Amino acid sequence: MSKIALITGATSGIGEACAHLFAREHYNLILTGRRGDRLDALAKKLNTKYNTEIAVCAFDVRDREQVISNLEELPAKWKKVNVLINNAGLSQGLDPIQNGSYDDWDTMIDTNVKGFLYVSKVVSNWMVEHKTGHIINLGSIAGKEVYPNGNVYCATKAAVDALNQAMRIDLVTQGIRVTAIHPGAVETEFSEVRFKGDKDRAKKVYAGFEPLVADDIAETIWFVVSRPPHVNINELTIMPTAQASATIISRK
Ligand code: NDP
Ligand code: 8X3
Repeated sequence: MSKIALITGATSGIGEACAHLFAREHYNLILTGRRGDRLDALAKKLNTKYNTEIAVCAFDVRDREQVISNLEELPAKWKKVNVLINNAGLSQGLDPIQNGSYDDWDTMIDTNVKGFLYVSKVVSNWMVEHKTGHIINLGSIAGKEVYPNGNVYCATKAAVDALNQAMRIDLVTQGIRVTAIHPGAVETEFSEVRFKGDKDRAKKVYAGFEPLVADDIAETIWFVVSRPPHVNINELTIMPTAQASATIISRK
């Protein structure tokens, strides 16, 4: 029987790249995100290409009731999740703390921390029941280093870093592996979302150097997941070669 991966935020970027890679590796997939049309199109494409079975679950991770009901209503066979890729997340704005937007702060905290926790609780319970599983948490270099105006986004990713450690401690007796991936600059829709659709500003983030692409992260996640069952990679930081820290990037 095929293994199952549940990927949050599969409608674009890193989550979508993971969906392609895990389908290629014969996993059945539970794909989540808010944009149901994108999830349906992706599911169709992957099913045609790889004959993968796919369950589409469109919900907003910020809505606790939606998270719980959408996941708990899945048929029992889908609850034997082998890999959870806790990837849904975003940044909103890049302002000094005194000018920050309350709404942006709420969105980041509700998505990156609270939504992350809602999904983690439901799925880790399933994993405990089956005494197996691997949770991959998408942190960021932003959770390791605070950079100017990154304040609240950095704080949410520091929370992911802490929760990644906490999950490993709490789940160690259950045979569940827990890994954080902390990327530097990856060119996805991330900056367009941060700058609320300002494509020119988003493009400048990746100008003059070769950023990572979503497939680089998906391949790294696959490496981590495909280690033998007794091996857990606790965390992994991955940057473009041209990036030395959150703020030091060598641009041509
Ligand atoms: P994208 O913007 O391309 O993808 C983000 C995904 O998160 C989308 O699928 C989006 O789906 C989903 N998402 C956002 N908000 C919600 C929500 N409220 N409910 C459900 N799903 C949501 O960005 P990336 O692929 O780059 O980001 C993926 C993860 O990687 C994030 O956690 C990000 O913080 C992290 N990261 C990104 C880096 C980068 O440089 N790009 C570097 C380090 C970490 P939808 O909008 O359809 O709901
Ligand atoms: C995304 C990377 O450096 O833009 O988490 O915050 S950064």
